[in-house]
Amino acid sequence: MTTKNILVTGGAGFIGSNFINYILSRRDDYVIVNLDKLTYAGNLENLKPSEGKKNYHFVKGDITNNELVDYLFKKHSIKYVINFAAESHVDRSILGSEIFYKTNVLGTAILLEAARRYEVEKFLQISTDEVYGSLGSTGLFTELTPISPNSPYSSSKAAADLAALSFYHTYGLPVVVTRCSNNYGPLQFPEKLIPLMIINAIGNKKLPVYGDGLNVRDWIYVIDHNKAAELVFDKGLPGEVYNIGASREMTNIEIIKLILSKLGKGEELIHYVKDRPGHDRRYAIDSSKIRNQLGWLPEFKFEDAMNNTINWYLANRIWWERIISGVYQKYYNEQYNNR
Ligand code: NAD
Ligand code: TDX
Repeated sequence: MTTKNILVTGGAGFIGSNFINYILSRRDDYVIVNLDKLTYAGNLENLKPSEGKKNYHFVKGDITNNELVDYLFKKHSIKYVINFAAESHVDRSILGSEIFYKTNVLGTAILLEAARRYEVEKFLQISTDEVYGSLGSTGLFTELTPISPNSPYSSSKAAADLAALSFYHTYGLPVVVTRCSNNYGPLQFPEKLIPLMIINAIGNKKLPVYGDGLNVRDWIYVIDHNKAAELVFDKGLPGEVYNIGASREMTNIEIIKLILSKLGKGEELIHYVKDRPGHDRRYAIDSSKIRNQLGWLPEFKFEDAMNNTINWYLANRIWWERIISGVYQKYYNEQYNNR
């Protein structure tokens, strides 16, 4: 069996851990080295289904650590990279941007340089629809929409995308970029809209709605995103960008009311608060390129996937209570500092 040695970065976060668990449940030909810094958003609990597999290795470390990255490429004969690692929360980027530019831009550049030195055969940069900026009430983002990011987070992701594409144009590095819309599903850190609203509603706490609640996001179930990422990794053409989205636009207030009704809670928990500075009004993805050229289609119905998600948070209270109380972080700090 020919194997593919893949460096997956940020694989202890929401999308990366779902990706690794999904891929390793079906493929023996992929050897995955998961490099993750275990920031507040990284959690090894997420990777329980993959732990102990012969073709899975975890390394705690930072993608901005040049020496470590070089060592891992050499040690594991890395020929493929999938870069999920990022600081991913817009609100945090508004509070302080430095770590966003460090991890998202410099970290990606360091991975690209290593990929060039070791002549990797595919470099998949996991990006976001937020690089396109904000839409009015009509229109969709296509791959040809000009990049126009509005937050420190999205500008750092845009810079990373452009760096990746420049390595294709300049050095012929086989880079592909995916730009996906808002994800939801199990294992999402409870700072993002959907998990935050679910756990606040479960605890009868206030649900903070930014501004008028009418901002629109285009929602996709995390497994549909990961299937698309796998397809682009296998079949995407070097130098190309692929948008990923499931065409499920919702206003934030619609999502919040849906969560409340599914949990049998009253709308008195809704609490309108000051708007996010620079808050993008609407995101909506045209994913016809990946559908027509690679044959991808989202498989999960929004209603079913939202039910799965809400049920997962109801059934995994210990997971999110430990996150909120900082138990995991304390454990990782102690475990890794003692080595
Ligand atoms: P997340 O915040 O849940 O996870 C990020 C992971 O990266 C964590 O495990 C963290 O420990 C790790 N990490 C952070 N800095 C690192 C560093 N310097 N070195 C190594 N590891 C580091 O994020 P997510 O929601 O899973 O997003 C994953 C990727 O997908 C990101 O690149 C994000 O921009 C992109 N994306 C996210 C969404 C979404 O809706 N969540 C949508 C489109 C694209
Ligand atoms: O408490 C809240 N109240 C609220 O009204 C939070 C956390 C969010 N919101 C609003 C802001 C947005 O309009 O909900 C919407 C979604 O917010 P987030 O979950 O923070 O996501 P968003 O800002 O859209 O960015 C997300 O999608 C693209 C991810 O965080 C990014 O990593 C991804 O690239």
